[in-house]
Amino acid sequence: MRKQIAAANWKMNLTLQQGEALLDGILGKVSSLGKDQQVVFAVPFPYLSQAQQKIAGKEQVFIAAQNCYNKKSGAFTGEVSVEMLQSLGIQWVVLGHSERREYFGESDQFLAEKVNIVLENGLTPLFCCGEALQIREANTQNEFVGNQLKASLFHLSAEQIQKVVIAYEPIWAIGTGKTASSAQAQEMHAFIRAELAAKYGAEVASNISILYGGSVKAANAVEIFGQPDVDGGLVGGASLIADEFVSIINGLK
Ligand code: G2H
Repeated sequence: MRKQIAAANWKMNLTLQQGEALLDGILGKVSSLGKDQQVVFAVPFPYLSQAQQKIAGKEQVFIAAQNCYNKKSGAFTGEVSVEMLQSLGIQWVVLGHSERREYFGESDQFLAEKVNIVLENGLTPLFCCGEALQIREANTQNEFVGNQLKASLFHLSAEQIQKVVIAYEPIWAIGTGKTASSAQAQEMHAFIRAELAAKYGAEVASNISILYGGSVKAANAVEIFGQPDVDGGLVGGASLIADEFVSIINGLK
């Protein structure tokens, strides 16, 4: 059974004290997760260690970095390696968020290298894909997202790809308040799963969690997560409000 996942992406928000209070507020209210449910908090680099300590002993709850570099170590001032994350006990890394692709010029090839180094070190990559508005308007979103997957993930073996979690985040729905309809989300998720099945077979494809991201909130989570190929969400703005994110977690299948 693939996992149903509520992943918070704090992006570049909150002070350490605000972040700790938010984590306390959420963790105090999340009672018991189902055996196939997981909760992930992607927090800014400086808070990883404190966040990791807060979730100690909590099963099925993980802390993620929001990024990492594609090299093992060396003279790369300002960058963070997977080994550094691992040394803090971090088990997940968000890769290829559209904000990284757009503002920091991260290419499909660069992301393929990051996926490799994250998997080599035994961490889980939460790989983001998704199209911009003009691509959706031209109705070429399937080709675009399919190419993102092929370029950054499809060199992986069947064993490796099952360790990747994919997040589909249409750029036109990120932080805009516009959400893809549940039908639009399902359509793209089914397409992604079909692409995975064509490359790796239906069984492998059925084991891979595909999250939806883009203005997910408590009010729309249940409907979106209820779609057959949607396995939870990657949540930005609404993950910064404890009650909202707790409701989103409670909306997981
Ligand atoms: C998409 C999402 C989280 P938001 O970026 O990754 O953010 O929920 O604010 O649209």
